[in-house]
Amino acid sequence: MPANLTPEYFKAEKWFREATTPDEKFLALEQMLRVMPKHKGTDHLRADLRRKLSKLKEAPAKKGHGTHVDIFYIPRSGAGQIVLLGAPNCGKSSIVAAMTNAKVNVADFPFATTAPVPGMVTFEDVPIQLVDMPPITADYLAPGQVGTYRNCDIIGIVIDLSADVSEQLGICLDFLESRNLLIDAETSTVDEHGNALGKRAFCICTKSDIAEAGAIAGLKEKCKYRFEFVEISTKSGVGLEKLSALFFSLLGIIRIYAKPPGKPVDMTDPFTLPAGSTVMDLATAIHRELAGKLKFARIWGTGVYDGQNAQRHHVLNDKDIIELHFG
Ligand SMILES: Nc1nc2c(ncn2[C@@H]2O[C@H](COP(=O)(O)OP(=O)(O)O)[C@@H](O)[C@H]2O)c(=O)[nH]1
Ligand SMILES: [Mg+2]
Repeated sequence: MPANLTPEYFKAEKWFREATTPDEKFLALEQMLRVMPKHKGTDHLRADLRRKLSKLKEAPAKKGHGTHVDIFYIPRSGAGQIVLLGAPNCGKSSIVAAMTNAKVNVADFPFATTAPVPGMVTFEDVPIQLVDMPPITADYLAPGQVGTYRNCDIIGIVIDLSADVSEQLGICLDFLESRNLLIDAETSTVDEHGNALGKRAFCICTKSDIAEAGAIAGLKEKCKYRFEFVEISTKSGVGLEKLSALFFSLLGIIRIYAKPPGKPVDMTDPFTLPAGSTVMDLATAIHRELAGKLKFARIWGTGVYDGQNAQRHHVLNDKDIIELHFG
């Protein structure tokens, strides 16, 4: 009986073939099983894929001599990690060079960037990590590159407004969609079991200084996702401030200043927590063991009067000042 495999299946199979890490292979196999038509003709194939899956599950983590260093693994730091994605020469390295102190390679030839380079953007008093990446094309992706996107908080799709915008958008979306890396703004980033579903993404439209009028409107029209679009130029600096504010708002975080009882508040180094966090979440972030002993908190900020007592479940706002009293 013919298997009658679907384009969706072949997409997942391509993802599997190109996967270079066990984690990525695992995700691709799961996707192949999920989208495979279920009938007699696919019984053998399904059994084969299940075998591969369980083999991967059992495979012990590689150890021993010459431990492999994954250059595509960028440990998170700061309040969140944003990783850039885009075609060769679209301006990724220029963004990281303009907004951070990281040493990146800006060049007018393609593939000048061969490994991720993290830098720190400061939005007001919040450090946000921004990662420069090698480019992707319709048929080239550095082995292991997908891992950086899998591990980040948000993907910044960089589109050069002075070049073919729909071709660039197509390549980026195809890459993200075929690896289940993309979710829309309404979807939660994890399912009810805590498994990552995909990443939020947005569009950084660059080289506005040399783009034709209407280039960004054309791009928006072609994009089926309701991304945030921000227009910038690293040459003139236009839009860069807006971009760092967008990083902060997309991360969905609030900053809280902790005030030790009887002492002045330190307004320079806020805790950052997911929006919707409570007094108890803050206590846990500050000191997991001590959190259970939280007696009460005093709060200065939005929607409260100064120094008001706040319960453990009180939901915090951006820039609140909190004094925690432990018993
Ligand atoms: N006019 C103009 N050129 C830019 C802009 N951003 C980058 N470039 C140029 O585009 C080329 C590629 O930039 P680069 O940041 O290395 O791109 P990447 O390959 O995506 O990292 C370089 O020659 C940059 O000087 C911009 O906003 N305006
Ligand atoms: Mg580059």
